[in-house]
Amino acid sequence: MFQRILVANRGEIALRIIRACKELGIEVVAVYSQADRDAPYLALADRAICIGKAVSSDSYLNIPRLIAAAEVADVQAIHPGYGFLSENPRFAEVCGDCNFTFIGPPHDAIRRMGLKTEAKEVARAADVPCVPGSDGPVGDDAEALRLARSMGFPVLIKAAAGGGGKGMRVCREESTLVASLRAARNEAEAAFKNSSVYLEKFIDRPRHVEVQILADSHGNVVHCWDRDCSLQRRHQKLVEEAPAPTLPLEVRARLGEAAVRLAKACGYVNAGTCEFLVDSDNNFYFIEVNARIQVEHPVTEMVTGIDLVKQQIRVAAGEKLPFTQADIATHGHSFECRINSEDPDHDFRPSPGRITTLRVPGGPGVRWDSHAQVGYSVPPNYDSLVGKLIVHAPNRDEAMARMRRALDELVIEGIQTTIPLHKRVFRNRDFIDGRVDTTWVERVLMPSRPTSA
Ligand code: MV4
Repeated sequence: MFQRILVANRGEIALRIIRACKELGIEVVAVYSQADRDAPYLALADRAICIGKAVSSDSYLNIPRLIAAAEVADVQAIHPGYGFLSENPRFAEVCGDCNFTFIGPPHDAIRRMGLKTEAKEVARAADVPCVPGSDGPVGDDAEALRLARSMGFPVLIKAAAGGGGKGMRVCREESTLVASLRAARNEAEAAFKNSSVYLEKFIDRPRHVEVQILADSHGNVVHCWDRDCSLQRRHQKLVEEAPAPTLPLEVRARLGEAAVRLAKACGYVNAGTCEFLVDSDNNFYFIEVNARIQVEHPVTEMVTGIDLVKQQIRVAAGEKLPFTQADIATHGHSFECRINSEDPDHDFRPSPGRITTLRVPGGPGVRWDSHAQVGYSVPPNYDSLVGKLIVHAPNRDEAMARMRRALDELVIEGIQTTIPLHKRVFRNRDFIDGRVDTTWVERVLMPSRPTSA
């Protein structure tokens, strides 16, 4: 096992990784930017190293500075968390070249899964259902038109190097296809320096269901069942739950098996997520792989009892998974609310600033993953997640009641937060009945109305 690990991230996930290291008896080195110099979690690390200015390109995205910190601190491994460099194949490769174990998948698996057309190709070869579309990047306009006609409109144009909703464009009719393709290629080139795009049939009001996988370096791959992350706004998730509600166990089992086949087919090691769209008839279609630990991993931890961050560290150190698929069951139900410093009444604009009051909920089945403290200032430089409120209960109804209770106990003053929005969600009839999809927040909960100033 490693003696010392460097955490190449900040905020709640840095704290989450520090906690896992402490429980494993591993020394932990934190890094921070000048904007995070007063972050309370730094005191919990064995050592904290400043890596540069607030701007991410000078700190959390700066590979030479992170490697220099790892050298100075003499660590054996680097945990990238989520976001920042976590899915950068170059960073994973440089870590290896400098003799640091990257706590994540092999760089070639990250690279391959980062190209969505390649990921789909691997999936199809592994008998994982995919959305019908151009198998691979689409060629010229004539080929695109032929394909779109045969699929039927509307179609979705997606950037091959995209993901997470970036570089997507709906095309509703034949007459606009050529113009849409050109615009999509230009956007993709500007955003990803890769103009390659592909076509998919547009799935109407899908649910977003993802499967957590864990793989060791000895060829063992298991899934830790599913999460529903359909509650999103502009591709930012608001609420996640495990297991996915309203999906029959038989469908959930097939989803898990499909995710394991895909992970095996791409040589995956460590924790990862296979994302699927699920239509109203419970047909599922693979869309992409997230080659990292995810923000919403706690709901899976609550229902399976598996500490995913500890498992990431153990498999990175070469250990075998300590369980087989038959050992992994889900118990009860879990929800997570992402608490962001944003103002839901003003188009979710960021609301950085100093937290003057923080009262954290407790009691049975409540977990609060947060780096925030009273007196802590949420910096304006990074994503605005200030904490994750997670509950677990024997069934979905009790978990919802527990979340309502925990949200009522949670008080944060000094900044605007998404707490009021979550209180509405957990009292909404559609949500309570599981009748939501990825368009529901914008269609039903927050239909855009003209804002006054
Ligand atoms: C789709 C889709 C409908 N049809 N693909 C958006 C994020 C990216 N991971 C895939 N996304 C979508 N792909 C087809 N063929 C609808 C979405 C989509 C979506 C997916 C997951 C979660 C939220 C979403 C919000 C809007 C659209």
